Amino acid sequence: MDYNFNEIEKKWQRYWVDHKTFKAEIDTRKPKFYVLDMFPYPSGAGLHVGHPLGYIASDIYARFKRLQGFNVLHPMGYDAYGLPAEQYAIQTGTHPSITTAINIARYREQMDKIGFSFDWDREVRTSDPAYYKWTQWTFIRLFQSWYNNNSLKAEAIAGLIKTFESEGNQHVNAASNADTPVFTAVEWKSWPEKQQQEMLMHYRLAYLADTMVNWCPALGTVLANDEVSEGFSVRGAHPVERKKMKQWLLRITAYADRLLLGLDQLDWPESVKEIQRNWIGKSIGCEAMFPIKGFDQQLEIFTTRADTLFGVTFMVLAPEHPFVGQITTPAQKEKIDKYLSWAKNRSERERMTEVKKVSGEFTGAFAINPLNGIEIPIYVADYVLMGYGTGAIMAVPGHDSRDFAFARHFKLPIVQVVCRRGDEPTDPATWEESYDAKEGVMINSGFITGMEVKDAIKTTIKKIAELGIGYGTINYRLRDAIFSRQRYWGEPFPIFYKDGMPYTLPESSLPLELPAVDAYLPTENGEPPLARAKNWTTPEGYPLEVNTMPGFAGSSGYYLRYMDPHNDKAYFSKDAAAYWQEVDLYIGGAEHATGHLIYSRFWNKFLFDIGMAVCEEPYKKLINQGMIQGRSSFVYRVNPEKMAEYILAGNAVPAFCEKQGWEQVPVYASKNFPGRAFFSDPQHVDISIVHNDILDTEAFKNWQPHLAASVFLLEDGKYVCGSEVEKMSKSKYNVQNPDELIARYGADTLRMYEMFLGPIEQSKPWDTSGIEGVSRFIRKLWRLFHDRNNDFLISDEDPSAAEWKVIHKTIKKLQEDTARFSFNTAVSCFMICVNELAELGCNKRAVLENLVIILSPYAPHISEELWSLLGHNGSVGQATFPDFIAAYLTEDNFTYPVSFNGKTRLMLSLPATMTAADVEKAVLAAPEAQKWLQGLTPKKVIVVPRKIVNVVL
Ligand code: ANZ
Repeated sequence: MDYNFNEIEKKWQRYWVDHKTFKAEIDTRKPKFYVLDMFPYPSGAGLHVGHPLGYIASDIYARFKRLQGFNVLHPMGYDAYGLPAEQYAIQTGTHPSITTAINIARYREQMDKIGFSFDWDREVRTSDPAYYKWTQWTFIRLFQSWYNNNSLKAEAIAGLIKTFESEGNQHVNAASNADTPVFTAVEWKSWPEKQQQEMLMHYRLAYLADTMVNWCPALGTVLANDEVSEGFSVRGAHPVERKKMKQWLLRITAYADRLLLGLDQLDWPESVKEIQRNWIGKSIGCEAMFPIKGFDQQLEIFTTRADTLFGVTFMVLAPEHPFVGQITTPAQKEKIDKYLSWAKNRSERERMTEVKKVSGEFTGAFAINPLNGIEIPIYVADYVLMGYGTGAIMAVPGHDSRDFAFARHFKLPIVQVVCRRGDEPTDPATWEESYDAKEGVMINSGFITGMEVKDAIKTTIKKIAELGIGYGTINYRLRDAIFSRQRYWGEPFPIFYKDGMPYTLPESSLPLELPAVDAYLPTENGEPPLARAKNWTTPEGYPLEVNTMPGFAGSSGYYLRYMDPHNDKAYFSKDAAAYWQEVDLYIGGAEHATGHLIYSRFWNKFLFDIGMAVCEEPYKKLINQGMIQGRSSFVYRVNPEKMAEYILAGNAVPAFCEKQGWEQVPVYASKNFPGRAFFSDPQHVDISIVHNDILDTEAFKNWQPHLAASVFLLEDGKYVCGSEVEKMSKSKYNVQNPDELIARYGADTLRMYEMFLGPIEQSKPWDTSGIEGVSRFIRKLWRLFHDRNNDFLISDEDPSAAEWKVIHKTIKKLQEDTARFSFNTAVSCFMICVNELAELGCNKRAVLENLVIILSPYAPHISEELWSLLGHNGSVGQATFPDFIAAYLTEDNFTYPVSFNGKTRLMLSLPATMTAADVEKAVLAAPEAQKWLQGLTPKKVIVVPRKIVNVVL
């Protein structure tokens, strides 16, 4: 039988579906293993070859673990809410659920063709009410919880209310809003419900608050910082304003320390852990009070360098700092107002990254250094952020580069504090050549003399605490996550409003389904699309929330739902959580290092606190697959003007140019056409009409209507295209679609080829030239099992030592390579194995059965087919990974150095087990020894088995 991958692959894909081969069920007799891929957003473009890279790797691992006796959970689903479907709905009126369903069907078809071992019975879709019921449920639980800094976990708000009723909030140690006042039980009880609810908002883990957001009126929604550049939306370049808006937030900052500590126990790429550490940004420092001249209030600052207090030469407030309006002197008011309105629309990212652009304004007010009583000017500048620390800083230009740049610009004094042991003050004149330091003095603070910086900081903090002007504190860069969007295609909040305050719907009323609307746009009053829904109220008539949840809501806990996806009584059962625990291997893109992977860890920790999740961390091991880059092809369009110049300069031109055709029709010059670089511009061309860099010119004419009359300036009768490795993208026409390759080579070849491209974590260009090699390898493998007439032929004889050796060498390497995710080296190991077996002419069942089993994770279809041809019933996936037997690898020959009268003359390879007497006989009989024996009978032959032979003549 010929190797007909088309038939074989379809047959086994059908078999797996019909037999539910990969259905995972709780089986306490077996150890579990949970392999997860980051589920895709089903976009309209379908999968390209870059997408399955991670899925193939995880599939190999899942199948490998099954062969090793693990009960493997390997699910797949869809992150089905998202902007593209909604934008399409706005343009066309098509409900996003329709577009999403169509895209999902296409994704499924494409994934099925690759032969993944997913348990499709567990599929989840974030936009499915049966799924988002639990997203809403979690939101309700977050709303009903607060974070107790004493017990270090989330607790029920009901308990907090009891505490308020009995003793107020004096002794409550909670993660709460910064402006939470202290109140007594009597006060609490005297408050009307609305006021109590307002106070509870300060504590809830899901809470409503006024926040500064990037508001894009044209898109009608809030944008994240990385969706804004220079005051315009990245998508569509619409103006973006900084605006205060009421938004839902998740109090993720309550978990900052646990999110940080948890990283240490994770087997994740160090780079991702480091990104998360920076994102969380724990800073140990202190807050200190600076009196303001002529005002009662004191200015509170946060610093990590208390030891530099003597070097403070000015103060800076963030433009949004509440003191700005109060302390600005009338003389400075106009300038300050102007500055504030300029700074208003600058995004936080710009403020943080544009270090070199110094901007700011003097308020006219002065603060007093609490340690030495020196008066220092107070400025406003947007490099100080309101949302970090206290929104005000003491500036120490002698030690901080941004303060230094600011001082230089505004000609402010620079003072260095030298405390370190053995430190000599630097000469101010050397700080910056052109800088004319006003007071470049060094002050030694006295109580921190002769210390390391670390100790100087501690000593100063102690000192200011004693003086009652400050205290040690910890700050995090992490912010609470804005959790609402003014969009249609997302989860509705299970929230209604009464007397202006939000309340949760009863859990029994979930899911709150996304309502129908007449358009997917904001209302005329600028309200989100859900405000268009008819009867968007509770049965009692209370209005429901019109915001929807953001994209990360549905993806934060999806791995938990896979454990028990059809449960309609609970998110997932206790049994399922107890058995499946956490994800053992998670594979996905590095772009999720902060967003998804932080939110998801937070979500999990919260569910852990409330007794749902059984592990504190959701993803034990993480692998980021590299990007597959595209290889773009270029054609070179002749630019008539440049061509005219070229001709004017007296250059020889092709005959047709004399007819001036290049001015009328699109003319394309081949890559090495003389003068091409001068008179033409490169343009992307669809790689599907380019083969080995040669353009199919007829296909090109049919590619787009305006190209129909194209003329080509060829070289050697061909049109040669240029090429470049770039990001794989539709706009660059370099997208390789897996379907075409599967149709041409089969899925097993595609799978092995994608792995063969290089280490899984590395980015690499897609280059189909190598796929032929993998295809040849698969065919050669097939031939091992077939005779010349292509009939299946297998021998039941015992394998030879050499044959055993080849297969056991392969078993060992495959086991090691797969276990360490080195899939590319595993593929080459298979190639070597098949070559060696082909050379040995091996068709022994005992060898080939092992080969089929170990190959099955990589090339499952052909392995299934051969397994059944070998006479087995059922899937090869149910087989057991063969044991590696070391004995087969021991060298079966030993190469003896043979000396004659003490001089080594030749090397002779003999069976390692040969006796000394036999070795002697073999040496004397060996044809290559005759030259040295010269017909003589040796006086003596010394044989040291497995070492040497010495012949004494
Ligand atoms: C004096 C000083 C001297 C500082 C020195 C640094 C170096 P991290 O480590 O990132 O937490 N800072 C405080 N609040 C700020 C805000 N809202 N916006 C911008 N900068 C702010 O940084 C803490 C340091 O950043 C603080 O310590 C403060 O400057 C500044 F040689 O105080 B430092």
